[in-house]
Amino acid sequence: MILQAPRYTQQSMVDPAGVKATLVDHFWHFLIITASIVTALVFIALLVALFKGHRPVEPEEPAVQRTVTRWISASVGVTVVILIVFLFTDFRLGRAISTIPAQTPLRVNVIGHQWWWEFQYPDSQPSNWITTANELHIPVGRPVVLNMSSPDVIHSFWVPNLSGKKDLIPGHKTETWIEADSAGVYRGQCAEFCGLQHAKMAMLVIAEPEAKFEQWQLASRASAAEPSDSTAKAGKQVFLTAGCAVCHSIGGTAAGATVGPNLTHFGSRHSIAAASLPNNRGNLGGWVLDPQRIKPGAMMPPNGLDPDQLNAILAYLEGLK
Ligand code: HEC
Ligand SMILES: [Cu+2]
Repeated sequence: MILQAPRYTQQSMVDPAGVKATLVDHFWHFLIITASIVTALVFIALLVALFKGHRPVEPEEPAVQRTVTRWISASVGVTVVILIVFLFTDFRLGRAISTIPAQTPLRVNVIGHQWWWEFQYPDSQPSNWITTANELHIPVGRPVVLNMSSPDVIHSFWVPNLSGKKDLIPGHKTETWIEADSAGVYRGQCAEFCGLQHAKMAMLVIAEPEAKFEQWQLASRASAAEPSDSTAKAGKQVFLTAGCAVCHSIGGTAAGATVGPNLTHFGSRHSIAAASLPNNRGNLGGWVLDPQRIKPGAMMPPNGLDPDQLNAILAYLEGLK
């Protein structure tokens, strides 16, 4: 099960799965190892001073003075050199991770909403344009340029196994890139406090081999699956008449609103409500009846569906593969 994959539950900066995260991880190790050695030396010097300090010495003695001065100057010199090396390594890292590799990148628009992520895959042909939510599909081994924006408040895109943070700022476009070295599911998290449900504004990055990614792309361009059985058919009617279509889009139906996540292929998502819960019937039923129980303050209101209507809507949503 995808949601049990270790990197889904434990996002980690020191378990890199992409070019950028690997560079940052190497730099981090370099800093921590150097700092540990310096700390160890300082403690050794302290112990030596404590044990030798019993001997009464004359501080004014010129020989003692000279030794002390020499030690202090050497330590200051070494510290300055280490800091300069840190500074230049940091500059080099900054350049390396901001330079997009020469390969033709995939371009994705990332839009941060309170409190979910919208992903758009633009295409010169409007019918090929894909809009999805909370699960970002990318091909392995190819850079992906993310054009980021926000219609409400500042959010921050952060997938620790793949890349550092980049803010999404209202009224100001920002850009970053990611690349995954190995197939997998990587958890990401909004990293800029954006209101009540900031903590439940997560996402999954699903990195797949190019062929599988292309399959996903083709499937995602299609209109929504028509419901096959009578329950799901009834569910479609409930969806279109119970107010859901005021906020949601389902490709190929009359629902075309953009307030909430696009649900055209909702049935193939692994999680719901910005990777807060696995996508199964129990969680989905709870969410549709009363999102406020799961994410208090979420921009989706509770609703008074009766059990038959709820069952029908769930059957319809699950069928949107
Ligand atoms: C006022 C606007 C609004 C209405 C009405 C509304 N929703 Fe939503 N819906 C949202 C928003 C906003 C979210 C994202 C909430 C979040 O994750 O914080 C959402 C999330 C969802 C999700 C989870 C999507 C995902 O990929 O995580 C489902 C499923 C859903 N809504 C179904 C429905 C159904 C079914 C109805 C009608 C009974 C409905 N919604 C009515 C705004 C709305
Ligand atoms: Cu946030």
